[in-house]
Amino acid sequence: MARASRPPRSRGGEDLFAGLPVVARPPVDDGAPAPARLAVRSVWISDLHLGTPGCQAHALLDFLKSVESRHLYLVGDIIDGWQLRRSWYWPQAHNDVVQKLLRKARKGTRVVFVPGNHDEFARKYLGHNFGGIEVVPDCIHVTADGRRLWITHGDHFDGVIQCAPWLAHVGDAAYEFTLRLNRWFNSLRARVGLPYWSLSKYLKLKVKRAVSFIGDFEQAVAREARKRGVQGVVCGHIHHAELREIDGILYANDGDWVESLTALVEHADGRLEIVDWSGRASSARTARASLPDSDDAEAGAVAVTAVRTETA
Ligand SMILES: [Mn+2]
Repeated sequence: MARASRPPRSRGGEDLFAGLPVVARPPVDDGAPAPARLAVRSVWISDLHLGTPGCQAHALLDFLKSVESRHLYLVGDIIDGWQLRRSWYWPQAHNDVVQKLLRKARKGTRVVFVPGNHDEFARKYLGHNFGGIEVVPDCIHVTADGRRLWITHGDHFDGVIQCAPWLAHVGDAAYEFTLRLNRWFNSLRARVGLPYWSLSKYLKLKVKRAVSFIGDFEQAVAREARKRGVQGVVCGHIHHAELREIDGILYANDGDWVESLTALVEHADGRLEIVDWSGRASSARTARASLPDSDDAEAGAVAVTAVRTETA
């Protein structure tokens, strides 16, 4: 591509890497954007929903290849048993994700799997170890600065699942439909050169009841964390990344790999941050589509967009 030889554009003269924990900068001149290495102490990902067409496995693989950590927590809904039971869906990319996780465990990353409601089948194997991946119902993570964080998927604090489990399955089918609509919608957007934009996320935030559902969930999880005497909680389940304090408790939600493509990371000093990989995913897509205004060098550079960082 002719574009590859152009020098990287810098946004308003500021260093694109400022403040980003990039260990190796992507080379500028070899055409393809090399993955920026993100070296952190811990990574939390959840709601991958492997086994469903909604799972954005390629973006997830890209993230897993780019990140290195001592601890890796899989905070539930990793493999979607609910949907696999309805219809079998298991493409190569989903296999690659599992292989990548096992490989990380083999290479010395401590990988801990906290099952969620969609992979509740794994709750039968609590205390076991699969290829170096520990399966636990929940656990405590101590940050580099000494804070104790309770790690749980969070479905136990979802009013719908607790009070009307059948409704959760109906909701799941409706959600699946919205995601299908979202994929169709985004393939159209990609064709005309627009970046990825989550329709399902937009709809969810538009619906007032969904907003109060998120709020109730966050409050309930934070309340339970306080009861347990920890400083914070890391969960997933509601596909809504968040990092904030709720009544003195740090509430962290690592988001999902269906809509928002987010993860939670802990830096060497204990600082937590949400990384948003959706920018990277759409950059890669537009770079491939050879559309005007896309810049290969920049596609690599904007790999990590911190959406929220702790202030404390
Ligand atoms: Mn869940």
